[in-house]
Amino acid sequence: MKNKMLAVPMNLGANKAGIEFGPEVLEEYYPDTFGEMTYIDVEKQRENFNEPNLKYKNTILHTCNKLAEATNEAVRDGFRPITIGGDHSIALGSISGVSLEKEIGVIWIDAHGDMNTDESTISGNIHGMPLAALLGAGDRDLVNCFYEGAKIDPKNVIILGARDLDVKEREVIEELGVKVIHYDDVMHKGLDHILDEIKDYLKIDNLHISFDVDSIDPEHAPGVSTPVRLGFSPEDMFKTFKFLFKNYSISSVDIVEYNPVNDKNGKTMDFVNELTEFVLNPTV
Ligand code: DIR
Ligand code: MN
Ligand code: MN
Ligand code: MN
Repeated sequence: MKNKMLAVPMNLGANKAGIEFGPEVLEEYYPDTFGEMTYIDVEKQRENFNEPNLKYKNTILHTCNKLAEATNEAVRDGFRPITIGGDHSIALGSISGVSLEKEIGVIWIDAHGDMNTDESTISGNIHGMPLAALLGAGDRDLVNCFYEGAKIDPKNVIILGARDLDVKEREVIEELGVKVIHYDDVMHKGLDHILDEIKDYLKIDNLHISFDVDSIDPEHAPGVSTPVRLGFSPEDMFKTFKFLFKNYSISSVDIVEYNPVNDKNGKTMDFVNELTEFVLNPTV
């Protein structure tokens, strides 16, 4: 399948500086991989604050709608949209654009659940909310991004690798009935067992991969905004991606939350490049 690469240099959902430079740094160091990205327009005004529990909501929604238009057009033209972030709030846009065209499941690979609502959130940061909004929970404007209502069905969703869930976020997860495979489970059962479990659970053809770089152990990928100790090794993640491309029709991919400001010796950048190379040209 032909790929369509989109870049979204936005950090407002994380409310931390650095993530917005991700796409341009990747493009500078790895032009062969990232030279063909189409940049999505991000409004710069940070004063667009809105409510303290929904920081920068209007600006984020503006960006997500633009991105949704782009992923939607890509799918209609027969491309696989690959979205390079930017913070994870942009998955609200990328997934909404794809889900209008086809029914998709989502594997959310992340140290976090991103299942907060405007009521459960502690930080008020919207990058902790996109998955809940896509499932129809939380602020109406987020839920109605691009088109009205929920975009995906909880039975077609897995959160993989979680190791930092907020207490009230856990309640939202439970209420919606979303399956979580905690990083603890991966350590105890082993990755092969976990991949079998995913195959048994996700009975859907088209799958979107939403990959947050902080799912990787900060030893290997320190260049993120919200590191959490432990996490996947790069080898495990390549194995996981291989498994997903082999067993599902991958409709679309997000690679988000790479923060060059926090990187050490470019190791996060090198990993993101390698993973993107695999996604662009998967060998299974
Ligand atoms: C925390 C951290 N659960 C929040 N979330 C994320 O702000 O809601 N960090 N996504 O990367
Ligand atoms: Mn995330
Ligand atoms: Mn995360
Ligand atoms: Mn955190």
